[in-house]
Amino acid sequence: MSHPALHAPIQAIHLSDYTPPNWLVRDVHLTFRLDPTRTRVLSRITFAPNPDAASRDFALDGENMTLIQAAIDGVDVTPVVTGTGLTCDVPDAEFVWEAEVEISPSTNTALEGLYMSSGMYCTQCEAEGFRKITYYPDRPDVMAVFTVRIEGGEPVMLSNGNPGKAGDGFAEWHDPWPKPAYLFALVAGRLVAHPGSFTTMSGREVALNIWVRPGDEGKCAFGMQALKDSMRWDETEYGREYDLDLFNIVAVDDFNMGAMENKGLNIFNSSCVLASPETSTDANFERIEAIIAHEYFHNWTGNRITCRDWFQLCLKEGLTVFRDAQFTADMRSAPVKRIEDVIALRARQFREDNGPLAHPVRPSSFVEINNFYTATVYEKGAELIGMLKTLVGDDAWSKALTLYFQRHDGQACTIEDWLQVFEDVTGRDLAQFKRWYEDAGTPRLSVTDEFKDGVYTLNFKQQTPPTPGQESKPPRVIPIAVGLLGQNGDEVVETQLLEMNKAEQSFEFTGLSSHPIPSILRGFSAPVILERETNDAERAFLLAHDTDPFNKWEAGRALARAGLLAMIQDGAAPDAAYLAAITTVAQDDSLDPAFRALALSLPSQDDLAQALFDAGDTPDPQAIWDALETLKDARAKAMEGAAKTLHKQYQVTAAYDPGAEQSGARALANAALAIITRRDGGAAAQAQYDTAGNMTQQLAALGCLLQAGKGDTAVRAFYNQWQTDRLVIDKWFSLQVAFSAPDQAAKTAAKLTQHPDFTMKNPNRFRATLGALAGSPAGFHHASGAGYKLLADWLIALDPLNPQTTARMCSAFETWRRYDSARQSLIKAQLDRIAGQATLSRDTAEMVGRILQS
Ligand code: B3K
Ligand code: ZN
Repeated sequence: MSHPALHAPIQAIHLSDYTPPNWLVRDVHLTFRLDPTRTRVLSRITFAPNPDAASRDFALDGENMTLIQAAIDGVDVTPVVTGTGLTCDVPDAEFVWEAEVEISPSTNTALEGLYMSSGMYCTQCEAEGFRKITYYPDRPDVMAVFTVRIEGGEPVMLSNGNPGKAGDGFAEWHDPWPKPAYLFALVAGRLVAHPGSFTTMSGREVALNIWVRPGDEGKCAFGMQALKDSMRWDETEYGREYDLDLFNIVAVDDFNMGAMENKGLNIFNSSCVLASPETSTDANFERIEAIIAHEYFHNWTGNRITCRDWFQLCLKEGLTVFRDAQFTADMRSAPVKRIEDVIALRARQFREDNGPLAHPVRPSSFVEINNFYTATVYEKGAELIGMLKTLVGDDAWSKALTLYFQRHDGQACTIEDWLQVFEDVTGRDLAQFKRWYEDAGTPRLSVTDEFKDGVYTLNFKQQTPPTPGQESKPPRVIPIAVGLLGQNGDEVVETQLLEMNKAEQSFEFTGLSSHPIPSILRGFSAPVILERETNDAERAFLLAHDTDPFNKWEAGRALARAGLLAMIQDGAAPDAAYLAAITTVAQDDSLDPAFRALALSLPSQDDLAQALFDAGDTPDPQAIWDALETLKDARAKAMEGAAKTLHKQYQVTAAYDPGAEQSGARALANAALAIITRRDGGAAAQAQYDTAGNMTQQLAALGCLLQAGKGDTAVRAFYNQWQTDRLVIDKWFSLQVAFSAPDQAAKTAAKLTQHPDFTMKNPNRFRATLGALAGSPAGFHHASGAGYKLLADWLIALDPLNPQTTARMCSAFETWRRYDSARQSLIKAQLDRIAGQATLSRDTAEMVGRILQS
């Protein structure tokens, strides 16, 4: 078997090979003469020898550009230029480098470096995009002060920092804070601002703007408020004050990910900042608030303190995700946020950790760093921060954070630096904790219990399965939060933290009068898979009585899951215990409606597939789908009356507000509508569709109608109503695929790729269509193989244009080893076909190579 592309030299970079930069940068002056196909970038950079470096060899990174001219200390030089950079003889002491290069933003479809989106110039530099703008030491441990001049006469021309002179066709910017090149940004075009202002804790006025295309002004108010809330929160919770006179956010339509924390000039995917009640769902609002917070919080955790090298990515990402989760928990409901995060962690990170793409939170090697902006680095990275906080306690946590900001401000740091701060504050040895950063894989935590003479004992065992390149792993420290309930439902032991640090360990609780019911891993205190022989009665008991909201939810989820597995494995009927328990919870008005909506959500198809695989079975995607359908039908029958009552009871009549309270009510009402639809054939959904006053109601109703097979009219009406709003039309694309029957999903997606509004150049639209297919397991894995082929066709088509988005979507295939041999060979044929393309990006080659190697 030959894979030409895989045989091409794709060189891995290793953490162990890190050496400090030979040259440091004192300051950078950039001039941009903007032109769609011939932008000139002039650089004047002062380099100084790094006393910590062993060599004075001089090399700069640079790709996809033409060098027009270069000079050192004013004298022209002729560097040796390759496809990835240049080398040059340089003096033995500080010198000034000047260069002029030409680049073509309008043909830059990779959306990395300087590119154009809807006629607007914009940049994306993280991780290694700056090297597509000019020759530079493009590595995060080279930090410098940037001064930028933009020429080109665009109505608005922005860069990082504070504004300087501006005049006829030019604008100047100066960023006083030393930064790595990945935080550089430039935006220019016809933009309008939604302005705001913020007074910092020391009384400084900061001007705020959200810049959008004309026409989108009405969708900025929510984002502006979220920004102000984030700024205030970081002051009160972490003592972090903003450090420039200006903070700009720009919305762009074509963007490979969610948003980017460039210093003082955050650039956002328009889907992650623009919001209005008519066009955005409650979930969109919550996500926008979280992403605005996340990018803002990077100003300290990422920008003021950055990463020494890209292996340390979790240093900024894990911590910043943790901080944005805290913020959301404070702004909304903490338990609901925790449950949502664990659902997402299991869906994305556990899946990654159990397949061929598993890697440590701090990887030790990579080929293309863009392939490591993963759920493991971000979400598991945040879980590690949460565990650390739990282990050291809140007091030590805040002392350590204060020390971290004080000790490392202005530096490019490592995970060792981060952990050292905690060791210094607590005197605790964190060597074992560090394994969480170094070893991939989700630990399995199994537990048995016994009760004798008033002593209750929990016996734990931990084991982490092998992952690519890591066969065996020593035990880790696992914080296990446990509470005990009495037989009457009262809590007899409040939450205690057990610290497990051995492969096997027992913990005793004394003074108990009877065998308690344990509530283990409260709040999901560690990212592990808990294995415990238990039964329906105990799960129903915890669902009814647990005081820990996470474990209460978890008990309901476990009950549903066990019932579904029995249906799939043994042909059992829907579990009566689950149906009774969930009906009670749904109607319990003492519980938060948002919590009840989450309790009504069922385990995902992917989650069940992994559970079956773990149990030694070969998951059949169609059988999983059928079981879920059967259970949903049974549940609709069991709680038809309750659902009707809930749907009425939780209609919001007040003016729309995207906050936790109203959105929780709408979530419960819409969960009820989905249940009703299984009984009334879509009548209630049609009524809701016809009268919907906001997108949350409208989209939920449309989903129900599609589910009932009655969506045709509404699908047409929805398109006609929203055809000029790209973000809403993305929803229109994805919903039709997501609600297709398994044998129709690939057909629906294929048909939509032929729609005049489909374009693969826009990552949002591509993901809305093909990503929706990849996210519908029964459809994607349909035995015909049509889903695999369609996705592969489009990945092959997209790769030459946009490697990053292509590579990311290859992960749709990461679970292939779970399935039967027929599906495996269908998938392998598609992976081989992708790998066999004559030219394949390094990004996609690495992803496909790793998936195939499993
Ligand atoms: N730091 C950026 C992600 C950059 C991705 C580069 N492929 C967004 C964030 O995490 O805030
Ligand atoms: Zn981030």
